[in-house]
Amino acid sequence: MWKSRLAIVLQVGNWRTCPGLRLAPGELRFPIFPLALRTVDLTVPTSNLFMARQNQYRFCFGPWNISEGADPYGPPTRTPQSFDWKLDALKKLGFDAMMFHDDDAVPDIDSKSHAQVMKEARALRRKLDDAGIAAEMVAPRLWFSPKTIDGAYTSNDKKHRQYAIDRSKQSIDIARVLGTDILVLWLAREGTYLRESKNGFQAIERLLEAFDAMLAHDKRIRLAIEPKPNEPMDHAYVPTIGHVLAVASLTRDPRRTGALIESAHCVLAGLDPADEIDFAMSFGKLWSLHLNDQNGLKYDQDKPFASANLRSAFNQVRVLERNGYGKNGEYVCFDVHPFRTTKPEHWLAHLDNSRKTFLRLVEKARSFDEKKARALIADRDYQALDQLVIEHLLGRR
Ligand code: GLO
Ligand code: MG
Repeated sequence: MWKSRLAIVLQVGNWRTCPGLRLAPGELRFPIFPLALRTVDLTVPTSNLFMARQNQYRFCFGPWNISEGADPYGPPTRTPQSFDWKLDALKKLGFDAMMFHDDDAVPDIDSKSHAQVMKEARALRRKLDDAGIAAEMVAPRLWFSPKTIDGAYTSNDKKHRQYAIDRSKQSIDIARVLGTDILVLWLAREGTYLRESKNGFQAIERLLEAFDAMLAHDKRIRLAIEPKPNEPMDHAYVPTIGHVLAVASLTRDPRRTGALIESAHCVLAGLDPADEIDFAMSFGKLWSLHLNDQNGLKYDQDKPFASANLRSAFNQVRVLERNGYGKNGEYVCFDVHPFRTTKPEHWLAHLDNSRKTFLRLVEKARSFDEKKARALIADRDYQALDQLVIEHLLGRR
């Protein structure tokens, strides 16, 4: 694999894409840097070089995104593949990093000693280094164990809450070995099936106790909390980005407590994913991202990015571009699943397609006629603005 340090390239194009040339908010309205010097980190596989010059995005997915097609009403439709097969597939697709649940990194984790877990984590690190693939994050999978049936950090059973905290600390140790400082917390079972079974005030105290224990365990770890309003729970305690940031502000280190946004989860909360991205980024708190799609208020669909709502996807990419997502090393991750109907020979298409669509939408965001849009906004002609967006997405000049 070819690697190199920094290179200087000339960039002709949109001033928004020039890192280091970020202007004051008022100045951002004028495209005064059509030609600019731009530094690009070329420490990427050769196959990605063109992409690295063209934009700064780096991509990842998790082993669970190559799933077998089971749903609550039917068994798998594809035979599981090994981890090595998945890592190889990720590499061949030209992705840069992999996301890990703790038990993706170390299978059967609960049956192993801490020393054994660390040993296997180190072996995984060597494997990733050999493949030239980074670990984007580690997430404790706290929703499979018999000890988390009634919740993890917010369980009514003290022993089970302790289990969740201990397992999370171990995930932090794994993250350190794998070379990432991001611990993702999807709070899958922190909520209720039955409102009267738990106390919402106490639940926040318990969440804070758990987050504080994690932040104290490792001074460098950052918690990226992934909100979702429902499924598997009826109601979750941390359903939106606003809730994440509110809880983050009460932790022992709010600077190390931030967010991961998933497009589908925003839709499930009845919110606009682009607005949620803007909101998190205006606090400097968007540390990871799960792009996918969701057709309305149904079961969690994890469709390929833009599959249900192309315009919403365009707006997500537009705000990521506008706010410089990726500038601080953040990855674009696709938390997408193949359709149940997908044949094994088409098994990776949802990942490849999501990235392709994302990159097409980056081009669309960069070539959108911002000047014209500003003029229409100034004239309050939103009907024409609407059509400008539609024509642009349809490819008309
Ligand atoms: C489910 C979540 C899930 C998490 C993943 C990382 O709805 O999106 O896929 O993102 O487990 O913790
Ligand atoms: Mg997700």
